Amino acid sequence: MATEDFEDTTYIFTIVSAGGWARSSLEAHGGSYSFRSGTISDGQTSTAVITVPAGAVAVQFWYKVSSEQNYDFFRFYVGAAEQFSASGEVAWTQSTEYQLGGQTQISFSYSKDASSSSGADAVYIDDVTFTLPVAHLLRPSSLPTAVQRASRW
Ligand SMILES: [Ca+2]
Ligand SMILES: [Ca+2]
Repeated sequence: MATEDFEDTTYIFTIVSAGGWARSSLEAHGGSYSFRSGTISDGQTSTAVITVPAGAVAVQFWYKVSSEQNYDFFRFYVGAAEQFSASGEVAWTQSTEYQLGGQTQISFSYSKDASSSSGADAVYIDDVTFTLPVAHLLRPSSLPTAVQRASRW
């Protein structure tokens, strides 16, 4: 497992396209920072495209939504496939665990319809946890050491 908590500016994944999303201290599930959708106008979409850590097989995250219910939506994608959407006032909620199925990119998106805004007019993401096979958690240098020890026995 590897978790990004947004508490510093070094992330465990690569942001391919931030689309206005940025680290923010306005809300947090844990610590003092989260990842917030961009400030957009009616009819616009703010999408962050993220390349997941190498070898990650699943992802789970916390999200908070404050938007115009049924009109301005948070959407989550694995690859190009939408996994779920939410709107209105949603307090910090943990997503289900999504299998990546070989996809290397995920996207967080906030889209506004043609008119009106409610609440903070934003989506917040925090504590993004990736499930990694054990082999990917080992430091490359730790394997030769273990092999070396085994050969002495
Ligand atoms: Ca945080
Ligand atoms: Ca709207």
